[in-house]
Amino acid sequence: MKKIYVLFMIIASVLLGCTNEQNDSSAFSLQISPELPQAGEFELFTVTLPNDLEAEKVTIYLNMEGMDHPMEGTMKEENPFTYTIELPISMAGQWYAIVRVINGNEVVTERFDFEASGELSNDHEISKMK
Ligand SMILES: [Cu+2]
Repeated sequence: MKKIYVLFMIIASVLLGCTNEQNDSSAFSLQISPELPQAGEFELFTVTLPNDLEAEKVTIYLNMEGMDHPMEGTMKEENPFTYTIELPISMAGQWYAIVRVINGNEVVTERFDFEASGELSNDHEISKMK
């Protein structure tokens, strides 16, 4: 039973990987500060929307390639085109962010890949939980 579940998760993540392909014409942008996030720190994520993209809500989901320790949240509206959130980075390595801009029934989704530096660790504990 567990094997089937794992297989399903692998297939699901492959399918998700296909539908979230990054393209050159992103509908919006994501900045991370600092540019090279550090494991064990809360880092600032900022989404900037173009003038023609309205949002009721902007959500962000983080996870690592080939791992399963997701982090997610609803971003704070600084102004109608700027949304921010501070999220902890639990580990160094390859990460991805899925950002959803939700406006009624319309959802615009973008995937952004980024790297975090710091010591590689197998424990995903955050030393500085807020
Ligand atoms: Cu990890």
